[in-house]
Amino acid sequence: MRVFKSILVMLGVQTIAATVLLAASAQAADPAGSHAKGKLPTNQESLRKWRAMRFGLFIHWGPVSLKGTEIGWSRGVQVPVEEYDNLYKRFNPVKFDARQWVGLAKEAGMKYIVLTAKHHDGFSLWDSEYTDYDIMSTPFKRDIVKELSEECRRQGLMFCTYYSIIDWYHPDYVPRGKGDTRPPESANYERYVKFMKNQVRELITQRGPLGVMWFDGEWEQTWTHEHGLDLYAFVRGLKPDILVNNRVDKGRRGMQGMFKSSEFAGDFAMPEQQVGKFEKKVPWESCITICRQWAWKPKDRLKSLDECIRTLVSAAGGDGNLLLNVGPMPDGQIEPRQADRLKQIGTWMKTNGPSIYGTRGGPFKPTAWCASTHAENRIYLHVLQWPDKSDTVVLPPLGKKIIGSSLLAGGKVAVAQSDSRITVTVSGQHRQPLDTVVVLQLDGPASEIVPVAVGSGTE
Ligand code: H79
Repeated sequence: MRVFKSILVMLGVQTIAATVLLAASAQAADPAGSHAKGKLPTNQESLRKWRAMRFGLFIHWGPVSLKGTEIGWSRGVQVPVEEYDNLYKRFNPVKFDARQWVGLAKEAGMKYIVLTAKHHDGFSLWDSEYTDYDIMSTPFKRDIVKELSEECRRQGLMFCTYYSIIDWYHPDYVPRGKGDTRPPESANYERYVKFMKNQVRELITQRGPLGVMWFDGEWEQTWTHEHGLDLYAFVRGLKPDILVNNRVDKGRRGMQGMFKSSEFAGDFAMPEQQVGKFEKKVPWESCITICRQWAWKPKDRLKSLDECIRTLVSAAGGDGNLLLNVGPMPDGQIEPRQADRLKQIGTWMKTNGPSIYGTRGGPFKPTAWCASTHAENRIYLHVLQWPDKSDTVVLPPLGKKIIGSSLLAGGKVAVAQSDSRITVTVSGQHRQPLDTVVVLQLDGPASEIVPVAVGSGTE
């Protein structure tokens, strides 16, 4: 909610304070001075903690849920601009309960939450000093970002915000969105960038602590590599231990999301709607919807539990995180069938969590029938599908000795190792329906093993 005070704040005290802080912390984080180029090294401790979490909840929400259309591309397409931009007047999610949402994420075994504080449609889910197009102008008038942030702290989850660089509502943002008739000449893009940085500062300094600042919409031509470097440095200057995804800059490669080269800013890569390929050097997080749409859509196709578990296991096996998305309904509830699915994942995680949290991907690279993770002297082999006519799967040899084996969910397993192969045998009655997790105990650290591709598992 814009107030007169905000003008003073914009021009004065906060800007100076932030500049001083930026200079000081940038120096502290990077004595080598690469801040001059805008690129600070990733905070390794934050990266390690974030990686160990492995599983987070993405939440796409806003007034557009009233229409049931997509938050990222329905304005000016399925919903006329005039109507879309006035939906907020009817947005009154009276059943919103931060305690329930965070509790559900926790029950699902998720360790962090990323909320769309502002998506491409420009609506702010918090009480922003820099715009009236925010939650305080709705009948609801409650700061959703603040409530979720505080609740995450209470329940011990890491809170993060999604922030779109694209903003089709802001008068200074160009290119204009589809169906928007305002002349582009009336826009002042650099003034928009100032607005954006003010909002980003507001989120980091007043709605935190934020674990990740998650940007999106960096692909439009108006956003440059220089903007990206500057925004990255700005964010790290405000909070040296924060992580920032690579959509802050221009360095991601398509929807597969990895870095084009190391000159681009960002602490992790991010495949969208697909599981990343096996990659241990570059940290990554796949963001994937539990249904089809990011924002809520009535009767949207819901992924099966099998699909959800496979996705999570393949991500962890490829050495990446999974950010699984739900789109809450306009009344503030997470759709019961989506909530049920999350709880089912949580039940699976209660038994199988040790094979996900705090692990790294490999050494057996993920394939359709298996994936693997490791921690210390253990490999967790996930058998997602057994051969048709055999109780035995065949894997390539490892440069370590297997000194013990067990099933994470209990039951009998037999493991044999020779110079040329490893065989793992579990009879039908001891297998799990979705994923049989075999623990292989080694005579040394699994991280020393060079990752290997597996075959069909039958020879
Ligand atoms: O928030 C969710 C979506 O609403 C948002 N990103 C996720 C996390 C999103 N907005 N638009 N899109 C996804 C699709 C955009 C696709 C493209 Fe492109 C942008 C096609 C061409 C430009 C990115 C750059 C992919 C290929 C090149």
